[in-house]
Amino acid sequence: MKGTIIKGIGGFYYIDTQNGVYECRARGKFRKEKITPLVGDYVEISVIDDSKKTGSLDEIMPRKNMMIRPKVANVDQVVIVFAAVSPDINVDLLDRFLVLAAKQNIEAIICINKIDLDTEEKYKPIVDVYRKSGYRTIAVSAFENINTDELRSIFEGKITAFAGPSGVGKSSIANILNPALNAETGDLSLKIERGKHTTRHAELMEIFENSYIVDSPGFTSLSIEDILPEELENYFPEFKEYLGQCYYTGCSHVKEPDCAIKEHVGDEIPQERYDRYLFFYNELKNVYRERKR
Ligand SMILES: Nc1nc2c(ncn2[C@@H]2O[C@H](COP(=O)(O)OP(=O)(O)O)[C@@H](O)[C@H]2O)c(=O)[nH]1
Ligand SMILES: [Mg+2]
Ligand SMILES: [Zn+2]
Repeated sequence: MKGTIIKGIGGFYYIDTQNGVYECRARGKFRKEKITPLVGDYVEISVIDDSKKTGSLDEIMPRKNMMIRPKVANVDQVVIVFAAVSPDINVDLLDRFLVLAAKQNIEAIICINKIDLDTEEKYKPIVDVYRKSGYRTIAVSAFENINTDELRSIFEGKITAFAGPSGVGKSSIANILNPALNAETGDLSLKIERGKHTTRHAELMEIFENSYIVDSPGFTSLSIEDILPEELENYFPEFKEYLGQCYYTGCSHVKEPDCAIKEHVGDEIPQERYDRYLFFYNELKNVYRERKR
């Protein structure tokens, strides 16, 4: 029987199949081959006891991709959630998420929540920048159900990872997609207090037929250090059209003359995004120099 690993705890894997969820142990061969089954893996199991819903995990199908944080296989996309206000959008952090998703070859969709609180509509020019850069960007309010139907439609038939800092409304959105999830929402300090006593495992949650989300603990910083400076240009989708058109091969798009990227800054390439490229590029250059010393 075929299924998807939705949870793994203490050597047991929970596998969602067309006949329900089975609790399985993995065959010894996986350990010998040093393969760890991951949440999101598409697998084959054999049933041991159908009334107790137990089985054995026999095969893991080849993975499409693997996300590091949360640790999941085969995600179709990542939805990066920020709040329009409370807390304000941190575009530096957003761009780090976007670069990392691109490096892992995972499609990223941006969701700006809490637009009901943004009476001055500060989020609008930000949405324009990211749409221009080629990202699907959806501005929503989980509280007032604004644009939540459009948001819902992107989850259909997919495995979606949720990313973004704490307090932006990820759990609130999950509850809108499926109220039965009953995800814990609310005051940050209370959650941290409670979080001390619970271990967080990555877990796929079915929000509707064939559609899963994996929530991740929120985080406030992200490391892009494993990216080489000369690799960075590939992770800005709005650069793609112009790469290879600069006068110098290996152009870093920083100071070189006749740079096709710089020529398009301010029109096709938003100034803010180019500035972020420069900032990240210098950061990565410094990391690289430090390592060589
Ligand atoms: N005004 C407003 N508040 C929201 C909205 N979505 C979530 N919140 C509030 O923001 C806080 C954090 O939400 P939560 O879902 O726990 O965020 P998470 O940490 O990203 O999972 C809670 O107090 C929510 O009630 C929204 O659309 N509008
Ligand atoms: Mg949450
Ligand atoms: Zn260039």
